[in-house]
Amino acid sequence: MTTPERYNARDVEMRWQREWETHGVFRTRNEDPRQKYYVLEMFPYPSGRIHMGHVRNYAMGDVIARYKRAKGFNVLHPMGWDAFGMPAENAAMQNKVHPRDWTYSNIAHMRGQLKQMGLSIDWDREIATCDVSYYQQQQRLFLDFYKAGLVARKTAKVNWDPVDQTVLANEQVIEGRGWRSGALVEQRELTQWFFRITDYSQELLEALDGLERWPEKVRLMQKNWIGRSEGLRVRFELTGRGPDGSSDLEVFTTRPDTLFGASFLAVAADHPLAIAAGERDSALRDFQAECRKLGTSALAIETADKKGYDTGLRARHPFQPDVTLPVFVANFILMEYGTGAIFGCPAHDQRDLDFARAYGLPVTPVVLPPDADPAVFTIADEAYTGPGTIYHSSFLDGLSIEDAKDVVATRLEKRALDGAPQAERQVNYRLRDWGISRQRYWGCPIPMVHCEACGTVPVPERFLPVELPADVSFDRPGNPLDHHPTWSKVDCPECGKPARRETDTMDTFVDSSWYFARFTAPHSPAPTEVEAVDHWLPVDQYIGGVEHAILHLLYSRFFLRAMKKTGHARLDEPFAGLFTQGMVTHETYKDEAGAWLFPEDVVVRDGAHVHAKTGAPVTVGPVESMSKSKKNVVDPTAIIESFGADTARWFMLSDTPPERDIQWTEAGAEGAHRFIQRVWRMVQDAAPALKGVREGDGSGADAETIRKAMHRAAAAVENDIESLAFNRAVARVYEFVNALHPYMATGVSSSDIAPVLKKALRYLLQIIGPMTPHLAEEGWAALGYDGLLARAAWPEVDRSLLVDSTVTLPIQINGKKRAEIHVERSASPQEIESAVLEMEDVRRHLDGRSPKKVIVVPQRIVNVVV
Ligand code: ANZ
Ligand code: ZN
Repeated sequence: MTTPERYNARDVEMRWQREWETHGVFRTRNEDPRQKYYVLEMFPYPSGRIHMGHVRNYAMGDVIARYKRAKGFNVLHPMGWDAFGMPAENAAMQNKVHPRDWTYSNIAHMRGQLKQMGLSIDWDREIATCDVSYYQQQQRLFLDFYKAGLVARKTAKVNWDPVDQTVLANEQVIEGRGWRSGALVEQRELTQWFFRITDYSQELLEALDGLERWPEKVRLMQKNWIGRSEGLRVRFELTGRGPDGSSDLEVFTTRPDTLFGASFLAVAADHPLAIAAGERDSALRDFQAECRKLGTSALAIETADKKGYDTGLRARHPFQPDVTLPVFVANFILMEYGTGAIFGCPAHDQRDLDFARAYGLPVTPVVLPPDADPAVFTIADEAYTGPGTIYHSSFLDGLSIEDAKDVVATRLEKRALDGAPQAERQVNYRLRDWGISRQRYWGCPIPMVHCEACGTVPVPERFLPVELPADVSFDRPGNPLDHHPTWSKVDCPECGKPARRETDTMDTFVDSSWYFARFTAPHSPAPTEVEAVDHWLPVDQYIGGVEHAILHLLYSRFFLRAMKKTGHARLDEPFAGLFTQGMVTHETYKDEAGAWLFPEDVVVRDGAHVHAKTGAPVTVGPVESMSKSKKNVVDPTAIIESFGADTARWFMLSDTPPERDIQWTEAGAEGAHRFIQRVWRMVQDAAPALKGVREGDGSGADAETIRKAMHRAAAAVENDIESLAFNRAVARVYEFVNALHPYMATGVSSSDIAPVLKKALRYLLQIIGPMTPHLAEEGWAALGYDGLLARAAWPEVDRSLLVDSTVTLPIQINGKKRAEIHVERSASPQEIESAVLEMEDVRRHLDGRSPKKVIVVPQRIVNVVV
């Protein structure tokens, strides 16, 4: 008998969500004695609505959380909001809504959406980084870091957007213009607050090796970002005095082996030598101004034409006293790196080559590629940066690159120039200190005061929090905190005289650098409780987008070290396991006028895509990451409302390996939904008959087949979830359901099969529990099991049922395969020998002869020699 009605996912899901909430199933206690497991997904920005990327991310994390709970762990699975940042201020400017109201109402809406997904989250630990209770603790951390010497106030060149009146990160400068305002970005010297992340450059680099459960590509990206290079600082003697009175120019190089290929020196526009020279030369000053406009981003420098200005100065080659090299000011040299000066070797560096071609400088190759002929090898318009042997280089000829580097360093270290060594070895890092000052309102105020008499004075802890004022206006550009009539006016905490509050707020990356630690004791009156941090960290499994592979993860790694130094933690690394999931993609659609269309406005009629309302033809474009700009987005709420959360979760976990991009299709969603319906029907149809049956092993061959299928499915899904291969786990469940299907109709009323069928259905519900928790809970209740499935243990796996119990051995007679035998895996060689000799096929070949020898290689082969 089949059940006529369909599974009403919405009703069922809401019912179980309420049930979980009433029973506090996902509340986690720090004191719980079971082994801990901390699973965390990167917390969302409260933009207003969740998107499919969130659904995928949180579905994966939830599978792990529910699975680990079933495996007996005390699981921490919290959620929060990365709630400060520009979009709230933009909304304030555009819609006249207060950033706080905008943010909290978005949070309320999105919290509801996440709850609809049925995530097993401990909502009691929820935090938003814009909560005063959170950012005041961040201010305490800042003050402790300050005391520990981890905070610096420095002037630095920044990208300044003159329209938005704010500092922009390099990534926010696009072709020299502000990403939002489109204004030409200026370079400004600003005094800013920095975290001294560079104190940890070497440590952050070395510790990457220990992060074994991180993707190799992320470790590599971090390594490149830190950018350690071993180089040499070399002083070149000037032939005359420099305009600043200097007699030499110090460059930084990582390729001293190419010294004999040098054809010029170059300094940054802001190098002291360039500035001094510019004071007497207005054309040079114009050139310097042009350089400053270019900005300091790697991309801008890489793509700009290489330009220079000859200062007229000349420097002597250290090993060729007769050779002098011109000294340029050049636009591709950064003042912030090395010494702000280089020697250029055009043959082996592309930028130097482009420069040399533009200014007619010599190009002398000094590294010969492995198989090249020195008589014909030349450099055209591509520099050679590969391996090889040094030539055209006097005493270095014939050496490897590495040996030549060492010889040059050793010689110049020993040689004196003006009483000091001419060269010094130096390790250099690309990593810069972390500038955290932002001239914005919606961020964590930096708890500092500027006093004319005392300088910069930290706000004493008893005055915390430094709270954001509520009454701000966004009617003009710039930092609303600066425009506030009274907020910045305070008495100096040291001398009591009128002083000015710091109006910069912290980069939002600060907020996300320690939230994972705060979750361990979210209501603590201190930033952390060290015992709790100690207990829960490191996060066992962190899951998020690869776009955070560098900054967020590196800052968090630094932050925990800084927290350790200041007594707020005792460990260094926040995330033991990291997983970066792929994007969610969808086809793109355009109408006849070339305007983007939402998927919901497109239907397929008679095999053609047309507009749902007008019926006009629609062009189907490539499959791309879902993005609002291309409208190829599907709203999770719409899916959940029509199909239920379990369908959305199941689809997100199916088919595609989690690290790859997954394409959302209507057909795929419907397929997932059909599967949910199928499992439900299977359980509902069987429930009346099975409810009163006692679980057991059953008897007979069919019972055996069912038993094997269920143990294998449980073992495989367990294994797949442990290795985050969710798509394989899904495939296993399909297989298992197909294997059970033939027995369902009659098996429920067979005394041989019903006991094992009931048990198999229980296994099925338990293994889909982490993935489709509502469906599983509904089935659990229907079959009459006590309590909540969300609290039930993972099913026991009988390992002996996992392997086939028989093996097939080939039988060779005098080296030729003549037959096969099926035997129990546990059979002894003697048993196998006598069985073989009794076989009809074997007897025929022996033809009455008695074998000289029978060799049984267990589990492999039987050799009979006659
Ligand atoms: C001579 C040379 C010859 C170089 C050659 C490279 C290739 P990494 O390895 O990334 O650390 N450099 C040094 N300071 C610079 C600055 N302030 N702005 C721009 N470029 C600078 O890069 C080090 C190399 O980048 C250095 O080695 C220097 O050029 C250049 F065949 O010295 B090299
Ligand atoms: Zn003072």
